[in-house]
Amino acid sequence: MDTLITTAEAARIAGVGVTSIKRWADDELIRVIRTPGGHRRVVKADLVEFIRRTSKGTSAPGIEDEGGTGVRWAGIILSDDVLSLQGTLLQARARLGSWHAVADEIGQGLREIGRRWERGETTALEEHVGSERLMRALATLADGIPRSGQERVCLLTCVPGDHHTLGLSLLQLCLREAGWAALWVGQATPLDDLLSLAGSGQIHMLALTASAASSDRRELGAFLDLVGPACERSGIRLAMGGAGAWPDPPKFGKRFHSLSEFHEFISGRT
Ligand code: B12
Repeated sequence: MDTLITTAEAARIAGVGVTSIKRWADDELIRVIRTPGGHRRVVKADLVEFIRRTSKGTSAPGIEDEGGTGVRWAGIILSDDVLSLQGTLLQARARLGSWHAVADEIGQGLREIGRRWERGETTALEEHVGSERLMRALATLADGIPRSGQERVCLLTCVPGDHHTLGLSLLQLCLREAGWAALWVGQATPLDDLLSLAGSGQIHMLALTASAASSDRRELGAFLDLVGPACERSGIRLAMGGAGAWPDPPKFGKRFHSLSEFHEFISGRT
């Protein structure tokens, strides 16, 4: 006999909102059965098959996706607790062979969460909880990578006003794997402090992230005009990433679109 589950349970398994489940049912993509009281019950096998099919990249109505990978990671980020998330991340590391490859897959999951939020399929609360869990899992894994004490140091910070730190959490793991130490200065660090730390001789690279919320190209350009020359004077490499409106081409430093690209750069392959 078919196992039946509630729409809430189906939403949790698929990592989407209940509205999506109802829409998939209305579009006859998954079978639902009505209880005598009129409530929907989803046929679990249909749901699992539907997720499996769409995760392979088969396009399905209402699912925007970067090849299925984003959908899978979005589900994991939104539903797993910190510990199982760590386990899933380690499995992905074993499958892909490097943290930078895992990080780029997770990036797809985060962008998928952004799309769901825009469509009203994920609540702000779910997004906050998922981001927080992911940040904690990534930090624990990065802290677990043994240190030599001789590492070069990369300073990590968001551009002013931007609180999207997850790109830096992903970056930190990639840096640690490549034998670098990461020094977080958090958000809203006064520029003078940032510049004096950069000029202290203890830092070898400054990594800046700007999310899509940093959409003012002139503002980002003005910030780079302050930070870039200071980095040049101190012989510090400057790396920028994230979907923000960075000047293109930037007057200072190098802009990265993925952590794999960054990995090539710090390994001296580009
Ligand atoms: C998670 C998230 C949050 C979390 C952030 C948690 C955290 N600690 O980071 C919370 C819930 C706090 C949040 C808050 C807000 N958010 Co938000 N958020 C997101 C979401 C879903 C994911 C962001 C993310 O981490 N993306 C993944 C990053 C890592 O991918 P990426 O930027 O493409 O970067 C890739 C590479 O460039 C590389 N990389 C990134 N940085 C760097 C740096 C270096 C040096 C290198 C080498 C590489 C690198 O890593 C990635 C690998 O694939 C996005 C959706 C999206 N499309 O990104 C919305 C999104 C960015 N948020 C948005 C908004 C509007 C907000 C809020 C204003 C909401 C509100 N009303 O309060 C606030 C803003 C707070 C602020 N002042 O910044 C909008 C921005 C739209 C816009 N154009 O303005 C987005 C796009 C959602 C949407 N679709 O509308 N958000």
